[in-house]
Formats: sequence, C-alpha cells, structure tokens
Amino acid sequence: MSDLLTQAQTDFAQAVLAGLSQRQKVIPARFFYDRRGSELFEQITAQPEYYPTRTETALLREHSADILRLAGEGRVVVEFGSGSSAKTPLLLKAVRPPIYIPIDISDAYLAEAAQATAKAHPKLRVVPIAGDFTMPLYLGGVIGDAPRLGFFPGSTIGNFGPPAAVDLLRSFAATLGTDSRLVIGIDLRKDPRVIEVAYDDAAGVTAAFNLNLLHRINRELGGTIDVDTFEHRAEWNDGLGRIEMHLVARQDVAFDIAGRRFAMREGETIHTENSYKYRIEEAAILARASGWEPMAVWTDLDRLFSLHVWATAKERIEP
Ligand code: AVJ
Repeated sequence: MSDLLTQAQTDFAQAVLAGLSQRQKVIPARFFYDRRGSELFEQITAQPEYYPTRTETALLREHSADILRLAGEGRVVVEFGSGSSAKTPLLLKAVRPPIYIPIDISDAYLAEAAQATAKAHPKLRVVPIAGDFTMPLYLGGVIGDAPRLGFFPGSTIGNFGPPAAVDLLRSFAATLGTDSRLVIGIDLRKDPRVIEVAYDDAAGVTAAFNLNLLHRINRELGGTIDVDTFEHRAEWNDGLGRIEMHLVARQDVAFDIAGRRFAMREGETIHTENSYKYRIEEAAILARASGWEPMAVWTDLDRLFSLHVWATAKERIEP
C-alpha cells in the first residue's frame, strides 16, 4: 500500500507535533478550517452573540457608494483568504471590477467558490490563486499593471499579533503595489463580556468549532484523543487586547498522534486561537506602520466593528 500525503497534511502534522511539544501547548488557528471546521465557522457567523459578520455586512452595504468613490472604477479586486465569504458579492456589486482574484490556501474550496462567483457574475473574469496569502505574490503576469483593490474582511487580521499584522499588511502592500486601495474589516475593543460571549455562544457552535480541531487530528493524523476529555474556553486577555481560545483538559489525559505520545494534566490547555481587538486609533497606527495611509473608516452605532479604506503611496517610496 502507498499513501500520498499532500503538502497541507504534512504542514498540519508538523505544526501539531511541534505545537504540542511546547510548554504551553499551541495549535495555530489556521488549522480550524477543514471541511467541517469551515461549516462550523459559517454557523458561528449566524449566532446571535457573534456580532462581527452581521455588523461588517451592514457596513459594506451602507457604504458601498463611498467605497466606489474612494476606490474608483475599474480596479482589479484581490481578496486575501477568500474562503466562502458571503461579503464578496457585496464588494463586487459595489465596485464592479473587470477581474476578481481570490487567494486561498485551501484549493478545494477555492475552485468551487470561484466557479460559483463566475456563474453569478457572467461578465467578471475570476482568476483564483491557490496559495499562502501571508507571502507577497506577483500579480503582473495575470493583470499587468492594472490598478488594484485589496479586500480583507472579517477581522482575519485579528488572528495576527501586532508585529505579524504589520508584516502581513506590508506584504499586501507589496503584492498590490503603488496607488492601490485596501478595504479591511477590523474588530474593535469593547466590553469584554460582549467579546467573551461572541466566542462562547449559548448554542455551543464555537465550542464545537474549537473541539473539531481534536477530531481533525484524530481523522488526519491517526490521533487517539478522547475528545470528550476536553472542553472549550474563551478568555479575554486585557493586557494583550485579545480574546484567546483554549482546549482545556478536564482530567489528566494521554494520547498518541502520528506515533508520538503526549500527556496533559487536568486543567492544562492547548491554546488554539488569538483574536486581537483594536481601537480605531490603533488601526490607523497599524496602517501607517505597514505602508498604508488611512482614507476612510466607518463603524456601527454601537462601535462594535470597523470598516476601513486605506491607500498605498502614489509613487514608489524608496525603502
Ligand atoms: C475568522 C479569525 C475572524 O476571530 O472572530 C470565530 C474566527 N473564532 N469564532 C474571529 C473565530 C471563533 C474569527 N476570524
């Protein structure tokens, strides 16, 4: 018998083995999104406690004319980490681009989503790119020097700590080039109780999303984890301005993954996600620190979420 492992599987295996070998066990949040995880995330966005998606969607609808005015017509839209976002049609409707380039690491979905988008917009050229959106990408081969509009909704930026967020935004600036625009959604700092329930909904969908990571390890890496011995925890970290998700061992546990043995004490955790929240002024600092100039920002009346338009310099500034 022969097994063919994909790059994605070996990447997952290596991250899990390395992460569970640390003193504070950790698994990077990008591994939530297998098929089941992506389904569960879609369900999270429909929970009454999870305010980001509906708030950002309303902001996109409300300010579509402003976005068009600030971006101008005819820009190629480049979406970073497109997934199966329901917000994409709103932006496409607002700016009617000639070309749409969704970039996503998960190639299975990407092809599906790209086909659906192309079908819904017969005049739009859809050019999906399967790849890691954290790396700068050369787009000239596809679109020459056409003007570009980046789209990074959902406060995905929140999964990166400030230094990594600056690196990422710099990389977007490099990919998009001079005189580009970026529409980016950033979740705001607020009453921690509002944030904590958003990451621990009453229906238990976020708990299932977090615990699915353990099921994924069992499915894909031959893990022997008894998932019932873990529980979901969401905890606001005020000093660092982030909500943390952990998987907490409810008792002393031991399990094997890919032939290696791991043990955890009762109460010990696997840290699975950080979601940073910013103040509006901090968002502007992030922009300027990473080669972007803020053009506009909108928030809802409760100041839950913010939607920004940023620009890169008109001419190349020597580094
Ligand atoms: C997709 C990273 C923006 O941080 O709110 C939702 C993921 N985790 N509920 C977020 C998530 C738990 C989400 N992001």
